[in-house]
Amino acid sequence: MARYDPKAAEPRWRDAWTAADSFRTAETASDRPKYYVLEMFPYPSGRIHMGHVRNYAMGDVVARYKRARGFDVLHPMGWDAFGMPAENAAMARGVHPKAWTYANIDSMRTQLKLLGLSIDWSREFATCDPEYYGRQQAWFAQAFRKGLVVRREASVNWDPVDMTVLANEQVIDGKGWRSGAVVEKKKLTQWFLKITDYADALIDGLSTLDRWPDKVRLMQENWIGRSKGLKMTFRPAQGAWPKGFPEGVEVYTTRPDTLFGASFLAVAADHPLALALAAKDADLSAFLVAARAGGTSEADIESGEKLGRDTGLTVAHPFDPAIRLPVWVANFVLMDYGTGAIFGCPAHDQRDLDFARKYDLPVREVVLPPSADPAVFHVEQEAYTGPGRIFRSQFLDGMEIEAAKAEAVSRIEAMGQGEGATVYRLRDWGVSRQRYWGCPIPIVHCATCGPVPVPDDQLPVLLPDDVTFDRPGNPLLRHPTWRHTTCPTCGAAAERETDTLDTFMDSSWYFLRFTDPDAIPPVNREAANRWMAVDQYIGGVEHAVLHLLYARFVTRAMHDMGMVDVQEPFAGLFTQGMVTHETYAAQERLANGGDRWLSPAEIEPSGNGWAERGTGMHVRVGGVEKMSKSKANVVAPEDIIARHGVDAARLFVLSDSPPERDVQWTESGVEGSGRFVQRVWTEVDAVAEAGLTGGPPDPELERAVHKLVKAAGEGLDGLKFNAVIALYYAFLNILRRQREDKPEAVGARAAALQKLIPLIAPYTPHLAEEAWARLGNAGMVVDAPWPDYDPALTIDEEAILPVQVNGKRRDEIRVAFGASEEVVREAARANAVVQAYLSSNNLVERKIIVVPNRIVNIVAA
Ligand code: ANZ
Ligand code: ZN
Repeated sequence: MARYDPKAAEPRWRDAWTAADSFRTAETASDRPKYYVLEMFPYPSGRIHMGHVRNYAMGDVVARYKRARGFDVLHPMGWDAFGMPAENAAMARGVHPKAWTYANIDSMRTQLKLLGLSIDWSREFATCDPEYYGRQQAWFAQAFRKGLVVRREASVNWDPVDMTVLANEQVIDGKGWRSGAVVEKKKLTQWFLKITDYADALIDGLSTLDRWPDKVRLMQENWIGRSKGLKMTFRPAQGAWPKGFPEGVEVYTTRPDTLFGASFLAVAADHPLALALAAKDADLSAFLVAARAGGTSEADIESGEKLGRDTGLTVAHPFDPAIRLPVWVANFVLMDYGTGAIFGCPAHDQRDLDFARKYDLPVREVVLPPSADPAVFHVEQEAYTGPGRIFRSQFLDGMEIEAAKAEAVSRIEAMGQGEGATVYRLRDWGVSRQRYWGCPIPIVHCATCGPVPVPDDQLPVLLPDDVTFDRPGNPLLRHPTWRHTTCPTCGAAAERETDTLDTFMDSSWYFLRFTDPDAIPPVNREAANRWMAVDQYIGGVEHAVLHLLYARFVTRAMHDMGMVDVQEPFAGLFTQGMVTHETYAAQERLANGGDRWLSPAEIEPSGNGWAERGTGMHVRVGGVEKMSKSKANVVAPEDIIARHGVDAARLFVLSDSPPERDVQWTESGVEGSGRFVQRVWTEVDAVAEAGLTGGPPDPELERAVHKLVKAAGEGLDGLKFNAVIALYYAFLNILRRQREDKPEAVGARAAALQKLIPLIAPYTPHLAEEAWARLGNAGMVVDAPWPDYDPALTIDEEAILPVQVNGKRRDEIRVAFGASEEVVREAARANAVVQAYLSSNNLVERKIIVVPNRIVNIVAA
């Protein structure tokens, strides 16, 4: 019997698909429903890795499945091609970012094509193509005209190594996400997109995304951080208040019910009051520098040491002017949240309590826990944040928290000292980057007209090619001529903006562009209407906040600018798990004491363990971790494909675990997938050799295949790739058994295989084509419809049998399909309706006749 040779067959079928242009998207809308499936497009680092293989295999299974199901499918691919690594390569190796990027794209395209993906390559683009980024400039200019883009001085996160501004999201534990350098605060004039205008819409829209993972929706909600509370003013009481604060200090609180528990006010180190005081107080000024030092993440503040400084000023309590509260500067108060000032209520807020204990400020309990005794309830080291009734609070006494909040807000409002307010954690999106390899911001600075957007007919603003990377900083800024231009409005000499856009801009609308990559307007509205929203978006959970939030925002902004009709870009989102591998460490360590990691290719079996290839030295097996260069635990997709074929690789990454979980790559695992491929071929080849027809029917096999068709479709609808593959394995066992038990039933097995092959085609498309041809089919399986099934043949778990007494139907019983006569008899006897009928008519059972799976008749007299 012939073995299947993936090396020969796979390239042949890829060529056949290309020759037939099998994956070109239908150009015009038809009466077929549409389906847009998209995997997050890759950064062209130069090589694809197993994570890509898994991500694209998933998308491809969905795309091929939907095509077979009769959808017009859009399944495009492109490149997220701007960004720092290209510049780093330029600095390290003197290669131009453009040359580096396009060379990487070429080699990755070649590698991706090896995977046999059903992609419409005619729509491919890279975000560094002028045809793409020029159209991005067009929409940016339009957003500028609509007031959605603003320029303001802002304190930014400055990465001193990459010499660029980072978004908050790109600062991880106080360090740059790419360089790892400790981030500094710096004031710069920056371009911002007003994403905060969309804070409510972006939260409210989440509730419509019912095909998104809950955890991603929650992460977005927390990121936007909508909080409802009160902004209120504490008026000055005593002390030398600097000029400019006649009203005192405005604070933001979510707990106005605890106002009588206030024991101090605290302002941020950057608060205008702190700055004004520090101008005349060297000590305070030194303190402010120290207070600004620590990290500003929520975790840093929670755990970090609370530092404060009494300003000597006091304010009056709004409800009881006799109460005076001291005003402090504190490092745990952030300037860019709320109003940059708080009232501290130590008994009911842990940070305030830590602070109060450290600086010996009063702790006044005002919320009494249910069933606590007011005479003895005391907060010591742990703030009480639970439910209860208000006490020691004059007119609020006895109220539940929510009622007390409402009462306090309405009194403050009536006094004209404040208003209910909603505040957000979300900040506007700083999009300026002082880098070369990005989309130039299409703005000209004119001394007379100010910043002027570049008119559409002068776009794209092209990146100059002749730039140098011999020192850090922005090459556009030091280019001799590029930035000198004339003002589009008045014609005077003017300067181009030299900042480029955050690359997250590039990825926040590419999915719209795929619907018509050549459109003159940034988005072809008609094409977008035909294809959007993306029905299934697939990518890593690391993009749960940034990319996915920006993409939602940009889509909404474009909607409001009248450019598109869609509001939410991704109707379905799936976040896939990673590909992991064991790690291997060499016997001897590196000079610095660290592990010297070995790749799976550098080791060989030795005894019951592993040895380093070449040296024979013992190898320590470490944990199972995400495949990464730093741990050397990577296998190269090309190697795997060369050894096992693409189909086995595709099958394996989807096999062993649910798609949202990590999958551990093992050699034995991919070998198992290779055996699956051979076993399918064995069955196909066997019926083909036997002539494909003739022999008796095989009802058992027929039922099994109909059940399989049903379950495979339902499984794929739920993206349960691994569960479906497990069904295929089980079905192969049935096939083999039937072949051995009923070798003459050739036609029945051929019919079963005619259904099986389209089912496996999304996973192992090359094998499926070869098998389809061997089964005598004329066209390609890629054009074959998804098989159908007869529901009657799938519900055999249970049989429903009418129960007759003397030939008249009295009731029915449910038994397992194929249940023995004995079982059916007992069930009929046990039936309550039958028993009641027999006894009330004084009848006694004489005989029970069972027609299996059909009917029972009790003969009684
Ligand atoms: C008084 C109070 C009493 C508070 C109490 C809490 C408990 P969320 O829910 O996250 O919005 N806060 C306000 N602005 C702040 C800033 N710029 N930096 C640090 N903390 C700030 O949190 C709102 C609460 O966080 C506010 O309510 C305020 O403390 C504090 F028993 O006011 B609260
Ligand atoms: Zn001008």
